[in-house]
Amino acid sequence: MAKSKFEYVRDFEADDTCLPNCWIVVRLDGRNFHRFSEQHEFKKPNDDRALQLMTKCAQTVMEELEDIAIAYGQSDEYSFVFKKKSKWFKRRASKFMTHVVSQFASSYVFYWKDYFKDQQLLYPPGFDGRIVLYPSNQNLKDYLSWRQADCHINNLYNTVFWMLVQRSGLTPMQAQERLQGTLAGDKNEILFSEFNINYNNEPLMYRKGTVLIWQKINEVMTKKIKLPKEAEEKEVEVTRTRTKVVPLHCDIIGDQFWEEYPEILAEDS
Ligand code: DGT
Ligand code: MG
Ligand code: MG
Ligand code: MG
Ligand code: MG
Repeated sequence: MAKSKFEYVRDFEADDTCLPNCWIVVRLDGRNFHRFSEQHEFKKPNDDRALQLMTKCAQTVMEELEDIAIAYGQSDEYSFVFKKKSKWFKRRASKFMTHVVSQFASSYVFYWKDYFKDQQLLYPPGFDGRIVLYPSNQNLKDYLSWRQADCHINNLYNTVFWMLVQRSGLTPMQAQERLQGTLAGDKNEILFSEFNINYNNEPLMYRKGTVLIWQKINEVMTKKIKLPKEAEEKEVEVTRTRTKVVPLHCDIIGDQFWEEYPEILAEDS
């Protein structure tokens, strides 16, 4: 069929193929969640409903889209790691990024009521996205370590900050001044001596964020089958192996996690 005279406009499309053999990371982040969390009365510093909704959306993204090996989330952000060998959409960056972000955003609205119950969604939330390629396993592990270290630093700060405000009655400005220049050890000490809180006993989800990985699950179910030599149907138990997305709240900075789940970084990934 002859091409129309308009077809040349296709040539204006830029090529955005991701370099082969690299991990493709898509990170999304809530748009102006400072305001969104205030308007929807998120609990400070951590709101379980909000964090669990984020994780539900990320699980949906992993299940609906192809080739995601691992995801990591904290606060209003989630990172999705596509396998090095993925050929999904010919590795076009715009496809990866837009599919991740739109699937996540629609899931956030779709599942909102399951987590926030009577708390109405007041306006449509948005998320931004970016894409980064990491050529080595070490680079990828360092990327994820960076996000988890960020989670730790922010959560420690926020935990002390809101204790000073909510329990000691400091104004946000006074709390900020009090914490200016303090190191991690100082913040731990304030928590312990002034509020009797051992930071290490705070919930793992707050301190470590959430890691999503694929795990094999054995499902036992009963099935009715008809054996050729028998007249009646018989119920038998069958075990089916399924892979499921499971959330973990563990350290991913050290080697232990990667030794425990070597398949995540396996060469054929
Ligand atoms: P952005 O990302 O540049 O559009 O602006 P924001 O406001 O989303 O800034 P960002 O992403 O650096 O910080 C995340 C905001 O979300 C921060 O103001 C705290 C809020 N947030 C996230 N998770 C929670 C939570 O569990 N509880 C509360 N109270 N706030 C949260
Ligand atoms: Mg920001
Ligand atoms: Mg944000
Ligand atoms: Mg953020
Ligand atoms: Mg189409």
